[in-house]
Amino acid sequence: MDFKKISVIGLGYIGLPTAAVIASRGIEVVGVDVSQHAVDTINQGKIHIVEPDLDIVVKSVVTTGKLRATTTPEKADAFLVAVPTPLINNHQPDISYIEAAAKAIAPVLEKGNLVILESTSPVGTTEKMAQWLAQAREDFTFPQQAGEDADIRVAHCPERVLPGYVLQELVANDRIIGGMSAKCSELATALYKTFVRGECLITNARTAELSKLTENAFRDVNIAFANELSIICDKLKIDVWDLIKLANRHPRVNVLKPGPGVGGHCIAIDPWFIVDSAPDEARLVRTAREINDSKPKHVLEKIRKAADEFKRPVIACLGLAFKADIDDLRESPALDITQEILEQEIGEVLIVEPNITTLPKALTEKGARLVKLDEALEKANTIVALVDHKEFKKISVNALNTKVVIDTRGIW
Ligand code: SAJ
Repeated sequence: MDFKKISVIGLGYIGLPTAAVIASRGIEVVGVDVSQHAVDTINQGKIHIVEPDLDIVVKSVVTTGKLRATTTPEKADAFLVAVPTPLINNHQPDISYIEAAAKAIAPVLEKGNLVILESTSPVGTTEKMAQWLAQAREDFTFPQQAGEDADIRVAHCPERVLPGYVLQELVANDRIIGGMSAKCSELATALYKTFVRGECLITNARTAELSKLTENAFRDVNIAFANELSIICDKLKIDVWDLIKLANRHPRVNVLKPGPGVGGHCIAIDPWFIVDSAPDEARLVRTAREINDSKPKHVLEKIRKAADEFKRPVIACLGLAFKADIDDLRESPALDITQEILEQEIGEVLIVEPNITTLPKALTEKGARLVKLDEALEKANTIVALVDHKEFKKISVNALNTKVVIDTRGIW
């Protein structure tokens, strides 16, 4: 099948780069988003999110007319749904954005269309999306009713790109193609082949859904193991970084890195989708989440103890982002810890975050200051490394000799 026009629903961290990459292959792409601000920004050839080099690609495809954004869905050969699936009410997945997207595209569907769900979703969501579409379009048949002969094809092809490397990984990574029928998978594969260099691996929609959740839960469980080790090591007065280095010399051992907690919008969220679907069975997955979620509290306790040594504690918090060398502060354990230090008035707080120019208001209101690294190293008596940004790796150990150092990332 020749895709002449593709519509991407949801122009966020996944939808926008995907839309831009497809457009860069010469295919007409219409991006749809409920945010007028996002739509206006994109139509000016600019971006409303942060991702290396995305601005260049978007500018180029908007200028050539291959990418255009709108708030109202229009006809297309294929629809790619990339909307958020957050957690609500005590760790339950909220798939209402998918329902809203299905209802928005239903009126413009045409026979032969392909609808792909890319959003990370609990098992069974692709089938639900197909049902919402079928309820809105009784004039068409869908795979759950007509199998291979359906008028509309539906598949789940989860995104799996790493923030910071999205443009490379969109093209290079293998894709899981979970069609609701063989024909759905075949058509979805044809679409991804237009821009993916990796392999397209075909399965069914439910396996594709759980596969995506498995990838992030696997990482969460492994980080939880490292975080638990770091807490054990604190108790036993052993350097966790030395320990991991030694254990990792075993040919079949690869312990991940402990840290101040797990942040971001995926790894700290997706495992809950598994727990929600199989609460009695997903014991390890749940415990891993709890361990990672409790790590900021453990770090905070260490900071409090360190600060108690000083009459006037001046604490330098190095890093606010959720991981190294990005500016994304959302769901960041570093941000939570810094906020708590301020909230509990543990000491004066100097923040070094080389990737931002202004601090969130919640921090400045409590008296925190964003300072240069040199000033923080000169004035603080307690140094807390919360993110392993490249700038912090260059700090000479001599500069830290006279300080109390809490290095949650094993930088020095
Ligand atoms: N972290 C550690 N120790 C480690 C590795 C990571 O504490 O050894 C922490 C990071 O500091 C960060 C959090 O985990 O706070 C998550 O960072 P990450 O780099 O592991 O992953 P994300 O959330 O940026 O992206 C993940 C990726 N999933 C996997 O690697 C299995 C990405 O491929 C997914 O596409 C993305 O989630 C997503 O959108 O689901």
